[in-house]
Amino acid sequence: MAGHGPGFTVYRQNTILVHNFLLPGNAGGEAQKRNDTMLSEKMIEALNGQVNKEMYSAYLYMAMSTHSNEMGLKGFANWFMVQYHEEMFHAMKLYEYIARQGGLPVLKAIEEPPATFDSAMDMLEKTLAHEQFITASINDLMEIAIAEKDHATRIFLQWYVTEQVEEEENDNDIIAQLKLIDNHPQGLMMLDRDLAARATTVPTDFSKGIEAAAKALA
Ligand code: OFO
Repeated sequence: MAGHGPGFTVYRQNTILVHNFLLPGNAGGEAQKRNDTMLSEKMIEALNGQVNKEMYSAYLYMAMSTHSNEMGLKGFANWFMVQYHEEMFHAMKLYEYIARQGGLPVLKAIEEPPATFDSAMDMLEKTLAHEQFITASINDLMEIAIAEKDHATRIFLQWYVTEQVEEEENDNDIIAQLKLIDNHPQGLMMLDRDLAARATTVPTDFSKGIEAAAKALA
C-alpha cells in the first residue's frame, strides 16, 4: 500500500536522493561538497571547471573535424575526431575522480566553438593555442593541489601534466609540416593521407567507469 512498509521508505529515500542531484538550486556551491569528501570546496570547483574545459576541447575538435570534411580533408577530419575522443576521455577521467573522492560533478554549459576556419594551418594554430590554454589551466589546478597539500589530486593531475606535453608536441609537429608544405596541394594531400592513419587509443565507452573501460581496451 502506498505510503506504508519498507518499500515506501526506500522509494522516499531514492526520491530525495534524485532531487538532491537534479534540482538546479543544488547544482553548485555547498552542494558540491559532501561531508565525507577528501577534496576541498575550492578543489572540487576547479576540477569541475576543468571537466567543462575538456568538454569544450572535444566540442572544438569536433567542429574542426566537421570543417575539415567540408574542405575535402578527410585525414584531418579523422585526426580531429580522434582528438575529440581523447578530450572526452580527459573529461570523464576528471568526472570520475571527483565522484570517487566524494565530490559532486557539476556540469555547466559548454561554450559554442567556431564553425568555420580559414585553412588547415588556421585550425592547427588555434588547436595549439587552445592546448597552451589547457596546459596553463592544468598548472593552476596543480598549484591548488600543492597549496592544499592534497597529494591524491596532485598525483592524479600528474597524468594531465604529461599528457599536455604530448598534446602540444603533436600540434607543433603538424604545424612544422604545414610550414614545409607551404600551401602546395600535393604536400597537403600527402599530410592528409598520413593523418587518416591516426586511430583512437583511448576508451570510448564509459558506462562501466574509466578503469573497466581501460581494461577492456588492454
Ligand atoms: Fe585535454 O588535452 Fe587537449 O584540451
